[in-house]
Amino acid sequence: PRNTDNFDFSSYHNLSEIYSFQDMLVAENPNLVSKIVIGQSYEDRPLNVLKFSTGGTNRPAIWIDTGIHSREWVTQASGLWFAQKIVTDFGRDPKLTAVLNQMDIFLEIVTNPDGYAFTHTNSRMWRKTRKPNPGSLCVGVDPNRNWKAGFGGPGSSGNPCSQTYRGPRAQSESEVNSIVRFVNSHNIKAFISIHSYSQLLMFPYGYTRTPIKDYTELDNLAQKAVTDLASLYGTSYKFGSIINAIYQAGGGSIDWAYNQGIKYSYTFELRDTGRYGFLLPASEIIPTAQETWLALMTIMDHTLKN
Ligand code: ING
Ligand code: ZN
Repeated sequence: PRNTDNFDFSSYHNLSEIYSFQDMLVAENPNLVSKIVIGQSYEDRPLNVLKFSTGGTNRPAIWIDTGIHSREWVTQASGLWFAQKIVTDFGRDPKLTAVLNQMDIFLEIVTNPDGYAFTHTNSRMWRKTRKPNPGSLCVGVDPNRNWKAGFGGPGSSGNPCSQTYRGPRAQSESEVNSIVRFVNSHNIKAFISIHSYSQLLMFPYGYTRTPIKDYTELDNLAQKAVTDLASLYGTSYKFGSIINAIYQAGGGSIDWAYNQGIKYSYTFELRDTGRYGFLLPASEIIPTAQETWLALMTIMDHTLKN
């Protein structure tokens, strides 16, 4: 496609198609969208973040990432749909417009580009980064066990061949460290990391059973968000802390974000509950993105008002 109106959101796209979509969106909406390259991946691909902003300097902001695990294709596909949705709804949807009149939105659609390329060319079920591990034939680090929050603890592995290999040290992965640097130099009020699958909306912690101090507020907001999500197609989500809702996980991104003082730190597991799993049919991309958007709007609206 030569413009974003002709982009097919109902199919999965490779990395170069996604990169050109991002550039088209920026070119078509120069007053709202810009692209920030926050770093390079291990294999030297750009780590692109779309910035949606109506002005100001260092405004309070919402962070959203999709695709930190490369095989979770419905997340990158939903990220593309969210980007287009923001552009079409700004000035039309009062809630989104209110958010963008005071806050910026940062969206990293392909958070693990090397892994994503590899899922297209070699191995559809690749999850991790693509950095070699010295002394091992196994490649890659789990970029959601590589953050400095419960790093090295239970719910991660020290074995480079594991799908949850934490890496040699916290933030060893450029894909993670680039976000750490970016977030630490911006005014992020909500940090939302999107995975698939299991239909869950979760908040910290994953590394410890100790409840966060904002447990009640985040639990109530999660309940509201999943109710709004279900209002569209009846898709049922469970919610709760990571450790209660799914399993113990040390070194996850939203635990790090929360401990940095970003109160509204959430992680989604999108459709489905296992029938297709990571291989979600493309016909479910748009409905998944649409219903998820309702939950995102609920979280963004609450962040704006608090
Ligand atoms: N699930 C997440 C994982 O990294 C998760 C669950 C989210 C753990 C946030 C810790 C923090 O294991 C998938 N599907 O990757
Ligand atoms: Zn994941």
